[in-house]
Amino acid sequence: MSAERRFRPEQLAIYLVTDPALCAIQGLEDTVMAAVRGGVTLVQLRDKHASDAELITIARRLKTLLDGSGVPLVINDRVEVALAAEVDGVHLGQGDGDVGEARRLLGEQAIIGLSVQNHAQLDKLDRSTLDYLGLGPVFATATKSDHATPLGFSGLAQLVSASPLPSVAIGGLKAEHAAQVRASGADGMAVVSAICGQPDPQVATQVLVKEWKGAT
Ligand code: TZP
Ligand code: MG
Repeated sequence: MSAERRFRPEQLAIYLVTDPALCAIQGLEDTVMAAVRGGVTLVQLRDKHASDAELITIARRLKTLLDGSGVPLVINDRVEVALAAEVDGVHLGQGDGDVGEARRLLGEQAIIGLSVQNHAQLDKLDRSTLDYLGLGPVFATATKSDHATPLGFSGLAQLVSASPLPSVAIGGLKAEHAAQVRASGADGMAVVSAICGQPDPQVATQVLVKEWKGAT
């Protein structure tokens, strides 16, 4: 197996983070596949409450569905689940364990991202083990109850400028924010509720993609 990293920053452009409640409105699998048809570039399976066994089952099904689409699937928080389900990588928070250990377990080809909320966290990360950073929240959001102080676009731009890695912005982002996210220098926007729970997740994704591409 090649030791080269497979990750490309373009894969961050329109990044779907799933939420078990919001995505259940249209069905998790149907929502993800609609988003893929709409042009989503990466999917993160995020479910804080499912057991590891449940999440492995969900992840394997999603991975099979995504096969051939070219859209990678990463798991939030749980390296062991990512390993068992043979998905493309993992997204870790600041309290989710050692990034180096995740790289050792998942291998050089895995996509590994880390959430960063401030400059102190940026200063101490090990860029050599990571592929990208999730920066946020840009705005307060009901989707994540325990989020840090919102950055706003100026705080986001400052973090992006100081980031040693490709980055994706998150937190309260809608299609109308694409131009400002792009202007911050981030490589993409990550969304939950702008896709999950929308009446038509495919159309919602298409609108995000169009706004993102139009903001170049
Ligand atoms: N991390 C920071 S904000 C957030 C996560 C997972 C939730 C973003 O959800 P939404 O609905 O796109 O605001
Ligand atoms: Mg986490």
